[in-house]
Amino acid sequence: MTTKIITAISELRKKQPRFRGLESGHRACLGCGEALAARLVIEATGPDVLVANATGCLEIFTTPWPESAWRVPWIHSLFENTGAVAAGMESALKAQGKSTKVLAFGGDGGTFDIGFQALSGMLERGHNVLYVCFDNEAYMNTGIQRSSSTPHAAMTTTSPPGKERMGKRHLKKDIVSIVAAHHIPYAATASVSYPSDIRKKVRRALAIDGPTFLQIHCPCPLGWGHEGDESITVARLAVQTGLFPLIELERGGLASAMPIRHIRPVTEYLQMQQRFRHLFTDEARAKEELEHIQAIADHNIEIYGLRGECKDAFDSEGMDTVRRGGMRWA
Ligand SMILES: Cc1ncc(C[n+]2csc(CCOP(=O)(O)OP(=O)(O)O)c2C)c(N)n1
Ligand code: SF4
Repeated sequence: MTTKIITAISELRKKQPRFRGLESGHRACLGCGEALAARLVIEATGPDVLVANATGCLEIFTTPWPESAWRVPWIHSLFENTGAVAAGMESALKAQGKSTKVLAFGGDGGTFDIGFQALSGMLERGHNVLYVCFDNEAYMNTGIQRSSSTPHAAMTTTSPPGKERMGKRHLKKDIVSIVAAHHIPYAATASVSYPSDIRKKVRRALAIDGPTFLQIHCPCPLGWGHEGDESITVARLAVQTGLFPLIELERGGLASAMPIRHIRPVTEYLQMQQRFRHLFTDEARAKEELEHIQAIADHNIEIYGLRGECKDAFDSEGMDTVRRGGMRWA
């Protein structure tokens, strides 16, 4: 008589080797959106990649000399030249006949502002690189200075609210449209609060031969002024209010947008963050700024057609927001 051995599938799964491109034990703040986003990206790419990483929080907290949290070959580029460094790496690999994919990582300061020229050149010349911008909406590593990604009316150390203004005067730069205007095959936005959407977009980008771009919205508890355990809720509200639309653009044209099932008022998102606290006073100009921000969200909902839901549950309240076992995350 043979003995039937029944091994629980969960036990088998635990024994499977799992690729971790970014190890734990690095020095990011508790609840750092960049740390989580970088881990999700690198898990989706797998090990056959080279990374060029601009100066910024991600570079600093993962590589305090002589340690490194990276399990893939990784180069620290300057703040301003990540696109050029990645382009050089890709050209060298091509000359050697290798298919290893090159990734370029930068914060919003390094992407929207200081490294923009090198990024634009890399896109225009058609290098086979996936550029990922970890967008935490300010220069966090040097003490929360405003960048061209900082949203309108947000408080930073260089856009303080006062008599003359209510935080940042200018609008957040629409980087994904600017990038898409280079006629590249694929540009998309993602949020750290929708992990399977990130994985899907990374895999889609990697399957393309040519320059691709992903902008990931990453809460920074220190710079935005919320608790570390609220990062996912805050990031999700940015999507659910329409302030951070999740879209894909192919050759400059809109290819998809994640629908919002229940649209929330922008105040739900803003009031969780100290950087917008000056908007919650009795002042008339605070109310006016709240109306401006609501108008920005309404505009996004209109132009990208965000109102609705998705049959396969890939919408704002879909499968990414449900824990194993069926309960919804807060
Ligand atoms: C040319 C240059 N200017 C300024 C700096 C100083 N600096 C280092 S990190 C940083 C901020 C990085 O901001 P961002 O790219 O948004 O990344 P984050 O730290 O927010 O992740 C600055 C200004 C530098 N290293 N090089
Ligand atoms: S300052 Fe912000 S981006 Fe930098 S490590 Fe801390 S939470 Fe992350």
